[in-house]
This record gives sequence, structure tokens and C-alpha cells, in this order.
Amino acid sequence: MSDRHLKHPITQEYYGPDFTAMQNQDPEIAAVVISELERQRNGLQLIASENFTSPAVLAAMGSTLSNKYAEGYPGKRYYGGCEEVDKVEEIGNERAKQLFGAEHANLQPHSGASANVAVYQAFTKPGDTVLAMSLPHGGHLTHGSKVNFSGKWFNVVSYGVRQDNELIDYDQLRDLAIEHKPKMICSGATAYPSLIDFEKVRQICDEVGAIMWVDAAHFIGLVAGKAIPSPVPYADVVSFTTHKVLRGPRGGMILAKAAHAAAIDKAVFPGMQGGPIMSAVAGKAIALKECATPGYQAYAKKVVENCQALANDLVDEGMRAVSGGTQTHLALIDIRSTGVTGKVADERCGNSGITLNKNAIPYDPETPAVTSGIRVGTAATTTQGMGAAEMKKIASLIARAIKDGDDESKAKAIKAEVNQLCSAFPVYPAPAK
Ligand code: DSN
Repeated sequence: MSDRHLKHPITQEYYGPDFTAMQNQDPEIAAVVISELERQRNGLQLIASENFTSPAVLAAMGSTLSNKYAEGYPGKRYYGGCEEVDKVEEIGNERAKQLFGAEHANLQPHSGASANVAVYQAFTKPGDTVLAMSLPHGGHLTHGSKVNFSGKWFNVVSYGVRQDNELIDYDQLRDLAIEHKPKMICSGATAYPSLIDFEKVRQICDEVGAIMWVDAAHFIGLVAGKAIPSPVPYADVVSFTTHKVLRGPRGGMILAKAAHAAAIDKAVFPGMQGGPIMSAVAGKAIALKECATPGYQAYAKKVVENCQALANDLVDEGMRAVSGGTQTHLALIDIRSTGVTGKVADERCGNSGITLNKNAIPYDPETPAVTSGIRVGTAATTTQGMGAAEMKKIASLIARAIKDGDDESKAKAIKAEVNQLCSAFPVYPAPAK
């Protein structure tokens, strides 16, 4: 890096057009960007898969790196002029390997779903059998849903949770693995509040000769922050999104054992994608650096503590925490005791400035579009700096919204309290003058 770069702070001149340019050129879109910021600031963001990135990550996403085509990998690109973006990807790869103790990293997938497409491509052929967690029990679309490529092109056999304790049924998983001899076994979910026993899954994979794939999208940030055990030592491949607890830009990433590095890289490019989004790769590199700090580790621990507090507080409000509570950043709440469905609760909370999602609970008697549950997560509110006292308040606001959020004036009153709470924990505050 030259002296010029070190002496001069990064200004608009270096990282690209500023927001004022957007306002001048396209006030219509700029107005939406502003009102979305206001929505994020004024409401409670409890979607378990969302977070607030640092301004540095946002700056990378809006930078001139977005202009560069860089098909291929550092040192082996199909376009000229990649010497600068090569540095970003090399730094990011090293940071990922270091942070997770991984043998190989690929930061190019545009999303979690596309990372998963690459995993299927690296290890299986269409028609092969894969064992993965059932969507109604907390799995993901790309784990074999019939409306997704995974369910259309692969023979995906699903395992689930036990009805009595709502925890993964490892006996069933093993029985299914022995019966179906899958090429690959996937663990990971979008609505599973407990920890996964990766050692046990590894044993089952070894017993049947399957590739162990962990889709860690939801919890990888907790792993990065050392708040929960890592799947990396056990798994052949770990895929994830970078924008959840990890607090990076929207995108995907893959970690793998060295033996699978070539297969993964080939599956990402040219197998599944063309040019990587280098601005997002830079954002991922920045987030990985942030994750390696003691501050992030304290954050990850606090996310779990807050979620446990919130789940307990919702139980105190008369609801039921699926699987008896949570060990992660998300809680799945059975709200049948309120007499309201997940769909209605989602709408009523939305009316009251609380953003969360309806979610099927295991063995849900309702359809997936209606559901008996809600899913709440504490990644975003913890980034804002909220703690146990705020979780108690949030639980009471949720309970009131579920009960009264269909009444316009009551919803308005709840929303005012939500605004007041959020204003004490400002999102992207203006810099002090
Ligand atoms: N849509 C994500 C979630 O909310 O869990 C998973 O892809």
C-alpha cells in the first residue's frame, strides 16, 4: 500500500459515489433507501436471519470493487486488471481459514442457496440420495424441498426431530442413513434452537461412507464468536450465509477440507457462477476481521444469553418454547395458547412495529402458510446493545401485539413503545459532530 493511501483517510473519492449523488440523481430510489433505514431504526428487528452490518461492510458493498469482473480465482482470472481485487480475495480467504481453523475457504458464492448448489455439485450427481433435515422440522428449502432444485434433482430423504423432546432424532438419522446409503448427509437448519451433535453426525457419515455437509448459515456467527462448538473439525464441507449473526454482507461462503478444495472451487466457478461480486467479497473479508475481535466474541455470547432470556420471558407470557428453550440465537415459540395462528401473530406484530416471522413448529397441525408458531432471533437487537431488561420488555410487547395488534389504536400505542425502546439503541447513528 502506498504512502498516499496510508496518509489519506478513505473518503468518497476512494470508495465511490456518495449517497448525495443518489439523492440528486434518483430521489425516488433514494427515498426508499431512507425509509428502509427509518424502518430498521424505528422497529424491533427480530428476524433470526437478519443483522446490522458495520458501516465498513456497507462501504465495501457500495464501493467501486463492484465494477470489476473477476471470473476465476486469485492469480488465475479470465480477465485482466484483477491485481487489486485478487488482494481482497486472498486476504478474505486467509481470514476465513484462520478464524474457523479451516483448510480451505471460498468466499465467492452469491448467497447461501448458491453455496448449497455448489456443495451438491461438488459431491453428488442428479438422482443421488442425500439425507437432510425436513423443512417442516426446521430444515431449509435447499435441503430437499420439492419446489427447490434440491428436491427436484436429488433423492432427498428427510430426518426430523422427536415428537417428545423436539430434538434431532439421531437414532432415526442413523437408521435412515443405513437404509438409504446417502452420498451426503446434511446437518443444519433454519429453525432449530438447539445445538447439533456434530461428532455423532460424523460417526454416522463414517459408518455409511457419506460426505458430511453442514449448512451452518444460521449459527456460523456464533461459531466465529466461540459461543458454540464448531462443525469445522468434523465436516467435509461447511456452507453458510455471511449476513446473519456473522454480521457481514449479504452473501455465501464455503469452508472445506483441503482434499475437497479443488472440487468446491470448480463447483462454484465455473460450475455454478460466473463473476464473483468483489464488493461483497471485500465486505466478507471485513466482517471476518471484525469477527476475530474480543468485542465480537462478547457479542456472540450475548446474542445467546439474550435469546435465552427472550425465550424464557415469552414462556412467562404464557407461550411455549419449542425444545424447551434455546442454546443459540433463535427461539421457536409455540403460540397456540394465545388462540392466534403464526400468520396472524406475524401480521399483528408487524402492525405494532415488531418484525418477526411465522414459523411451523415440529408436527404443526397448521399448514406452512398459517403455522402455530413464531421464530424470534436476537442477532440484530444485540448488535444495537440491548440486554436482559430489553428482552423482558420485548416479550411483553410481543404478547400484547399478538393479543391486540389487530386493533388500530392499540397497535399504534404498542408501536409508540417500540419506537421509544429502539430510539435508546440507535441503528447507524449519525457521527457525533
Ligand atoms: N431465509 C433464511 C431464514 O430466514 O432462515 C434462510 O435462508
